Amino acid sequence: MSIQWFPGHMNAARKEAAKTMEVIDVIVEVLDARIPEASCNPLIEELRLVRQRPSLKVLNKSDLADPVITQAWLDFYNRQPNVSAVALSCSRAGDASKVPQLCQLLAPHRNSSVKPLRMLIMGVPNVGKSTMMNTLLKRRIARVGDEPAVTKVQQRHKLNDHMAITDSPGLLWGTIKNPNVGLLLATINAVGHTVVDDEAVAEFLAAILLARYPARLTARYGFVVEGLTNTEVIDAIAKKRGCLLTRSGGGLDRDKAARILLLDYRNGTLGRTSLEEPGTREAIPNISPLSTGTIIS
Ligand SMILES: Nc1nc2c(ncn2[C@@H]2O[C@H](COP(=O)(O)OP(=O)(O)OP(=O)(O)O)[C@@H](O)[C@H]2O)c(=O)[nH]1
Ligand SMILES: [Mg+2]
Repeated sequence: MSIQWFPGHMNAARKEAAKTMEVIDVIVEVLDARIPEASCNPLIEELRLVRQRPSLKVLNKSDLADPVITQAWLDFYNRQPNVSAVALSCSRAGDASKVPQLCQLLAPHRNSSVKPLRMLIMGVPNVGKSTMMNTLLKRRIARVGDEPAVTKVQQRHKLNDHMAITDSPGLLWGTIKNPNVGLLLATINAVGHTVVDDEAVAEFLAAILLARYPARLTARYGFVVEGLTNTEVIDAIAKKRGCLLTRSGGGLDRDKAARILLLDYRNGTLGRTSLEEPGTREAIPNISPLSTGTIIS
């Protein structure tokens, strides 16, 4: 099973990015620090390598990620050629201001009004690209929001007389074949709601939380997790929160419970968590996305 979400504006954005790539110096690739590799778009990497542009990988929303695992990711990316990596929370001005300085180190020859440093912000949807640009410009120029595909077209702005920055629409790639990658992207709300089943995504997340952060579930919802399966976690949340269907004889409203878990996860209420580590993608609890079966291919 695979996710496919490539609306028309993304196709246009891909072409626009390929063109802009010719006239910029550094790619600022914004990743979600909780899932750096799953949020690393192979399409962006391909465009970047064709033009041989250096990349600053920003592990954003690091306030929501496990700091020890984030450090492991930084070490992993900083070993790659022509790449530098930093963990930030771009909604904080002090953090965002590090981006131009780090880009300058990747293109030291671009440092004057004649040869300004030109940066292109790219990444999958909802990782905080426009937030970063607004914070850098100290103005709310681009619309932001906790949903995918808020930005639809590129926006270029001067930071000062020797630096310019371009925000771009969130980009996915044709078909996301690895089901775990699709589910991880859906967990951070990077995929359009029309192709995602919240219950399937919440069950996937529950499996990871049971394996890695079980105490967080107990602390938040007040039930004992020992012996529970990921499916039963959703039932337990529904019972604790009184999520009942008005039809069907008042059975559990699993969809509502799933949305409660996802919302709590996305806004950090469950604490700082990382859902993948370098080299351990295959170790993500294998709950067989085929059996949860509801992401449309
Ligand atoms: N916790 C946390 N939230 C952040 C951070 N940066 C951005 N956000 C939130 O993430 C959500 C998405 O931010 P945007 O800036 O719209 O993301 P984007 O990458 O431009 O999204 P698209 O334009 O849809 O591709 C918003 O709700 C932001 O407030 C951060 O560092 N930490
Ligand atoms: Mg945006």
